[in-house]
Amino acid sequence: MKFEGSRGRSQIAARRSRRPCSSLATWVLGLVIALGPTMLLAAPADQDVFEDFEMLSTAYGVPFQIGPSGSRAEFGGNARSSDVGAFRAFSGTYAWSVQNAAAVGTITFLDAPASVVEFYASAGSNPFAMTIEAFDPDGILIGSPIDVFGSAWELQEITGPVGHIEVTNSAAGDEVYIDDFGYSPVPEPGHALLQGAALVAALALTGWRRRG
Ligand SMILES: [Ca+2]
Repeated sequence: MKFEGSRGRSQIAARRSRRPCSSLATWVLGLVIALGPTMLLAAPADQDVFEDFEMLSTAYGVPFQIGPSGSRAEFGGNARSSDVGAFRAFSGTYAWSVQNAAAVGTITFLDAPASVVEFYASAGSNPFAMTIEAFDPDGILIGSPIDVFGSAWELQEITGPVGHIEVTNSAAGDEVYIDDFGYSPVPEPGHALLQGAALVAALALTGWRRRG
C-alpha cells in the first residue's frame, strides 16, 4: 500500500510582461494557475492522493479507505484489493478488482468531490466486460459510460466534480482490474483564493525585480 501526499506538478511557463500586475490578463492567468491543478492532467501518481494497492489485501465486499482526512476515498462493493500477479497488475503484483458475474465495485469520495481522477483499467480476459461510470455529488452521470475491452491497460482520466464511480463487470469469467489510482479533491474556495493571491504577489515581485 502506498500513499503519497502533494507531489510536484507540471509547471506552466507563464509569459512575462513588463507590467505583470497591471493588466486584467495577469489576474486571470494567476487565477487559472491557482485553480489549475485539476486541469493539469498528468500521471495518476501526480495527483494529490495516489494508491498502487501494493501489499493491500482485502476480501470481497470489505470496504477500505485511502487518502488523508478531508480527502478520503472508499473502495467498496463486490470488489477487493489483492495480489493478482504481475500479469494482472499494472504496477507490482497488486490491483483492485471487481468480482465476475455482474458485480459492481464502487469508489466514493467521502469528504470532498474529486476534481480529477486518473487510473489504469483492464478488463482482464473478458472482452466487453468492463463499464466505468462516474457520477457527480448529486448522483448525476458525468458524460458517457466508459467501456474497457480486453486485457490491455488503458489510462482513464475523469474530470469532475466526481462524487463516486461505479465499475461493473458484466461477464461471468475473469475479474476486471484497476491499478495506480490517483485523484485530487476540488480545492476549497478560500484555499484557491489564497493560492491565487500568492501567485499574483509572486508575479508582481518578479515584475518589480525586472524593472529594477
Ligand atoms: Ca499495483
